[in-house]
Amino acid sequence: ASQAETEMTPTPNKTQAPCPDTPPNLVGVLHVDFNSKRNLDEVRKELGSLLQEGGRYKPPDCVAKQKVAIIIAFRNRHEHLNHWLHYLHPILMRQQLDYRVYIINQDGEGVFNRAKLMNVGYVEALKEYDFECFVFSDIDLVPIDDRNLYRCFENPRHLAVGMDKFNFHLPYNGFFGGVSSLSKKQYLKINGFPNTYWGWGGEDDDIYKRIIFRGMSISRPNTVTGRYKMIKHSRDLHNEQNPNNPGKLSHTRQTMDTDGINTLKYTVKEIVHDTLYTYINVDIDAPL
Ligand code: UDH
Repeated sequence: ASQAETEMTPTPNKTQAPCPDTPPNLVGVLHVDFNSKRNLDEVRKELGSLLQEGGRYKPPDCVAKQKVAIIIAFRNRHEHLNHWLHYLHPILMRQQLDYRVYIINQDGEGVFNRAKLMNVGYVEALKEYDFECFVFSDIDLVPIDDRNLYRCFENPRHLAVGMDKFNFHLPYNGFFGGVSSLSKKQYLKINGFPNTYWGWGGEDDDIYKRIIFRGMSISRPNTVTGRYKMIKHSRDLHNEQNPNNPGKLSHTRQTMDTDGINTLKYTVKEIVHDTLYTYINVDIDAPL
C-alpha cells in the first residue's frame, strides 16, 4: 500500500483521547415516573445491546475520566430494580463513565444491613476490575437531572441532596443517605463503612462522622442538579428501625478503626453476570 493509503486506513487500536470534562450529550432535567410497572426483559431488550455482560459500559470513542463501580445493597426489590436500570443506564452512558453495576443481595431472611452489603460490594468489585471510584446507591432513588455526575470528587460526595420525599431539600446538614460516592483512597481513609448497623437507621450518619473525623469534608451538587425521585414503598420486612443504632453514633471515633473494611467477614454464595448488572448473593451472618 502506498503511504497515502496507509494513513487513510483507520487503525482499530488507535489511542483514544480522554473524554471531555463535561460530557457533551447531557440533557439536564429528565422525565421520571414510576406509575407503570416495568419488566426486566423489556429493559434487557431496550438496553442489552449497549452493554457488556455484567452491566458494564465504556464510552466507545474516548477514554473515561474514571472507572466507577456502582454498588447497590439489595433484597427483594425487583420492581425497583427494573425502574432503576431503565433510568440509570442511559444516564451513566451519557456521563461517559467506564462503569459496572453491582447488585449486592443479602441472602436469607435475617436483619438487613445496608452498610455491610456496601462493604462487600467494594471488595467484590475490586476483584473484577481496577475501580478508582465507588458510587453507593439505594435501589429506589433515580436522579431527575443527568448533570448530577456519578463520579468521585476531591472530597467524598453526597449526591442525593434533593429527594422529593424531603421536598427537594436536605433533611439536615450532615445527611449522607441515599446516594454517595467515594474514591478508593477516601473509602480506605475511613476504613470503609461500619458492619454493625443492623436494621434501619444510623449507618449513613456513622459514615458522615468517619469522613469528618478523618479531616475531609462533603462535596455536593447544587439543590437543582441534585434532585431525586424516590419510588414509594412501605417498610420492608426484617429492616425495622433499630433503636440501638442512634446510640452507637457517639462512639464512632473509637469504633471506626475496628469496625469496617478491615474486619469485614462474609461468604459469597453466587455471582451472576446478567446483561444489565452483576448480581452477588452474599451471606453476611445476619441475626434473625
Ligand atoms: N433495601 C433492600 N431491601 C430491603 C431493605 C432495604 O433492597 O428489604 C435496600 C434498598 O436498596 C433500599 C435501601 O436498602 O433503597 C434503603 O432502605 P429503605 O428504602 O428501607 O430506606 P428508606 O429510608 O425507607 O428509603 C425507610 C422505610 C420507609 C417507610 C415509609 C412508609 N411510608
